Amino acid sequence: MIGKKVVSFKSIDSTNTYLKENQENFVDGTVVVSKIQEKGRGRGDRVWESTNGNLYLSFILKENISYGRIFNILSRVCVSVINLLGKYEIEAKIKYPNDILVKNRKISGILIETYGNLVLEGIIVGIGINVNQIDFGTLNHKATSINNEINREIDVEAFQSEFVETYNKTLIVDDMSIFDEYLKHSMVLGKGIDYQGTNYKINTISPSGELLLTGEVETKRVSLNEISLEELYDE
Ligand code: BT5
Repeated sequence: MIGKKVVSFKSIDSTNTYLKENQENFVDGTVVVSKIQEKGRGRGDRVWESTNGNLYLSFILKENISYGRIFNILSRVCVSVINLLGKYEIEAKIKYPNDILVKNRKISGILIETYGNLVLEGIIVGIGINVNQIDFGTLNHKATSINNEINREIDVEAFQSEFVETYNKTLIVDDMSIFDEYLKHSMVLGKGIDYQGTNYKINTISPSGELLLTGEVETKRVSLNEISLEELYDE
């Protein structure tokens, strides 16, 4: 369960960075939120634009964790975001592995990071959901928010609680059902991809998060870490 302890900031560099740097002070399931992030991060060295009015939330997992469970945790978060948006009558899709899109515009992104030297000690899960932002500047063509979709301002604090509640509800659902939900809402199946210079079709995603690719001469299994997503999608 997450959110028994919640730490809230008005402003911080990044809720993920904060949890990572202070992990020893926080128990399993602690949630950190901030109204804005000065250095919101995406994957790699990408930036997550983090102005006031949206949800920036991270939580830490320290118990019952393993590298093998990361895709399942990611799936639970994606399914939670999809279900929560559904409550606002927004139909969203999952763009493998971690983007939530509405009509091809990104409404939410998820960043999972791990720490530990020889063994995995903890997992930090960061979620950004665009709630009230109307103007995304240079990202206007590829970003959207709840407010943009339904023309209504949302109380971010109430939305934050709804997210935590929705995520906690997924914890009583078994892994396979979560995975089925992830696949059901996934938008990449059947899409073409250029992997290491060869064209493949994305056949399916395995329960551990690998892509199963079918080419003209061979099939391939590619793990989350092996594939450059730039190869997959043009950004
Ligand atoms: C992600 O990265 O989508 C993960 C975003 C995770 C953000 C959360 S907020 C709480 C926690 N604290 C953090 O510092 N991070 C996490 P990626 O797949 O690499 O996508 C990044 C790309 O999305 C950028 O290069 C932009 O193209 C686009 N982008 C940036 N800000 C956006 C926004 N607010 N809405 C939609 N798209 C955005």
